[in-house]
Formats: sequence, structure tokens, C-alpha cells
Amino acid sequence: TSEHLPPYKADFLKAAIDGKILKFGSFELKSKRVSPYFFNAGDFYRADLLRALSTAYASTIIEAHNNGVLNFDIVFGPAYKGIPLATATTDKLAQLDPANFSKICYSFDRKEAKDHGEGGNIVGAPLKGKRVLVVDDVVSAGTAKREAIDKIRKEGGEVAGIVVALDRQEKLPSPDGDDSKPMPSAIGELKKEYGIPIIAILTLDDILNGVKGLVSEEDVKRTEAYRAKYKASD
Ligand code: OMP
Repeated sequence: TSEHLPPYKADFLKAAIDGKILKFGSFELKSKRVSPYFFNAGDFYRADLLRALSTAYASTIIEAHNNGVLNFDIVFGPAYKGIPLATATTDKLAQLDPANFSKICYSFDRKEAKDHGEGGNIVGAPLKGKRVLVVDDVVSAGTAKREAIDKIRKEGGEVAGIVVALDRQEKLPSPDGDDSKPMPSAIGELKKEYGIPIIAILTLDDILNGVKGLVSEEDVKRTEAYRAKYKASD
């Protein structure tokens, strides 16, 4: 059961499984690791799923904001998958916490710089001099997040933090390719390197605690074995 998860996390996990956003099978990751589960944030395209998604992001952000760990002016979604995340989350923030977020802004990047019309690399609120919160899908090895941080800094923005749907809690690849060695986590290294909060709605531990009864025992077992092999040491 998922009794220990806060309701918005349990609802999010259920929506992810019902909507087949969280799938079980065999998937090759960007890192070349072969995973028995995959989370595709691009599959939240149905209205009810999008609403569950934006509610989960906004609730997570509001909680961190209330705890004093997150202060920001702009919600930034890296193209392409981050664009609906940022816009839907911005709208939901204003709806759930109008006192703090009725004037919050969103922004996203172009994949290709535009050289005519209004020009520029950013669509939405200009980042210069602003505190920018990145919303993104998944952290595995952390490569995609570094690109977003670099882009925001180049535009003169200050990265206030990162919120993702899923922290896979994986260790960095060992330089000698031996995956049986303990290694630090990708998320932990990003936090240290950039000195920013990185918050996940769900972790792999949350998934394994919450999916029992919702997916086959075989899928749970294979995912537990994957966690045992690739979980970070910190
Ligand atoms: P890193 O850049 O290694 O952190 O990988 C994160 C990216 O991998 C995500 O932005 C996705 O493009 C992709 N991904 C998923 O979307 N879901 C997963 O469950 C796993 C991955 C992945 O390939 O590791």
C-alpha cells in the first residue's frame, strides 16, 4: 500500500501507473543501463493526467517554499518536455496558493536560437536578474540538468532550485565501468556542485513502497533487484 506517502504523492503515483506513464518491462536508459522501469513525463498529455501532474509539482513546490528552502520568481521548463510542465505548474501554483503565487511567471528555452522577429533564446519571462526554478522530469545521471543550469546562467538568471517528478536514486557511473562499486548519487553531486536544492516528487523508494498491489510481483522483484544494483551510496 502507499499509506505512508502524502496524499498528493500517492495520487500522483496512481495517475502515473493508470496513465501508463510509469511502465515496467525492459528499457535502455541514456546511461546505457538497462532498467526494468521507465517514467515518461511526455505521456501526461491527457487532461486528467496533466492535472495530477501539475498538482503534484505545485504541492511539492509550495511545501518547499513554506519550509523556506525555495524562493523564486520564474518557473522554467527546459524544451521540450519541460514546457507543459512549467506552464501547467505555474497555473496550478497561482490556483493553490494565490497569496504567494498569483503573479508568478513561466519561461522556457528554444532548442534553436531565433534570428528574426523578437529573436532570443527564451520564450516567456526574461531571466535576467531573476531567481529561476527549473521544473524537469527525471534525474538519472544528472546530465540534462547541467545543460538547463548553464543556459539559465548564460541568460543572467540565478538558478533557485530544481524540482523533478522522479529521482531514480542512481549512483554515478564508476570511472572504471564497474557498477558493483559504491558511488555517490547523481542528485547529491548536483546539489553539491551548484549549491541549490533539488527536490523530487517521487523517489524510486517511494515507487517501490507505493506500487505493491498495483503492478505484478515479478515487476516489483525486478525493480528491487535493479535498485540493489544501482542505488547510490549516499
Ligand atoms: P540524466 O540526464 O542522465 O539525468 O537522465 C535524465 C533523462 O533521461 C530524462 O530527462 C529523460 O530524457 C530520460 N529518462 C526518463 O525520461 N525516464 C526514466 O525513467 C529514465 C531516463 C533515462 O534515460 O535515464
